[in-house]
Amino acid sequence: MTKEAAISAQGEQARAAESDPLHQVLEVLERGERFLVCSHARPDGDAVGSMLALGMVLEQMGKKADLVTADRVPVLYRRLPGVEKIRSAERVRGPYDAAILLECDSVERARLEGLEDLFLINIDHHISGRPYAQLNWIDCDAASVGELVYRVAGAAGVTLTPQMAACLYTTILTDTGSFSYGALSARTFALARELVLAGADPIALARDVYYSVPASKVVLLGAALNNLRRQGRLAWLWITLEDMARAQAVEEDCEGIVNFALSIAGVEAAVFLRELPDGQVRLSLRSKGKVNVAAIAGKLGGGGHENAAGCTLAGPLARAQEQILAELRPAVAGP
Ligand SMILES: [Mn+2]
Repeated sequence: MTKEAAISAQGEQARAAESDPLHQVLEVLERGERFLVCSHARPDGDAVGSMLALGMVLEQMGKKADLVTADRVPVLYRRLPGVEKIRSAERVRGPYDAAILLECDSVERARLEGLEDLFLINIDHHISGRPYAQLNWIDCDAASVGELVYRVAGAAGVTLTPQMAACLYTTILTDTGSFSYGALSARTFALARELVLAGADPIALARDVYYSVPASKVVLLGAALNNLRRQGRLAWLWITLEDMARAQAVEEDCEGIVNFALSIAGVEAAVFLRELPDGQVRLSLRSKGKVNVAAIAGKLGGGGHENAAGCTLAGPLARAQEQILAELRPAVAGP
């Protein structure tokens, strides 16, 4: 390569780096002073862990960060370091240099009023991710949004603390179902290794998430398993409002119940249906193998990942069940 060609190649590389979404995000973070960090309503492990880690990154960068979600942090994630900094609110009020929305495929997913007027940064890894913000970074190959936050930390040159590592490890642990699905690759394990080296305790974190379940959740699971049905490659189960009341359960106790239907040998797609107080029905869809439940959820007004998605349908429960089974039957059909 001639000297001129080398210089021009370097220039192109530099321009590519400037225009890549990670560096665009970093530039906004470096320029600003006060940020709002949010995630979706009913936050999961990735939402909570990536919010906390990004808050720590910003703090190390000398910035101020407010962490806000519409719903409170589920019990399972309340042992994460710094969790007391997450505030639950219905409305946010500036001034902020930018609001960073983690894992939201629309502004509405955050269910926070006041976001519309802010400069929005959208960081997501869902197939259903859309470029609705001023700055969008959607990477479907990332196992969790936490993985993207890890890259922000690296690009910003901040030190990976044990606290940050614990939060990021939890995002991967939960979004891959303990390293068993999602955008799982050798890179995921390399990152997990980095995080353990940085001080994340994989045994303690797994114990907090999987072996500290509230009794109400186990009782609710019993009710759901009583309602388990199977038809060939399809399995589904449901919870009524009465089941919820009897178990003295809260919404977050429903998390993960769908996986018990999916775990059956020979089942390729599973649905968990839950009656909502307003008469609608919330559906969690899961698949193993080739069934793309994100496409089915998308058709019904929802979204998610290829193997894990959700949507909300009009009630009653029996009608929502028929509607989703009618969509899933052809999807699981085949030789
Ligand atoms: Mn996620």
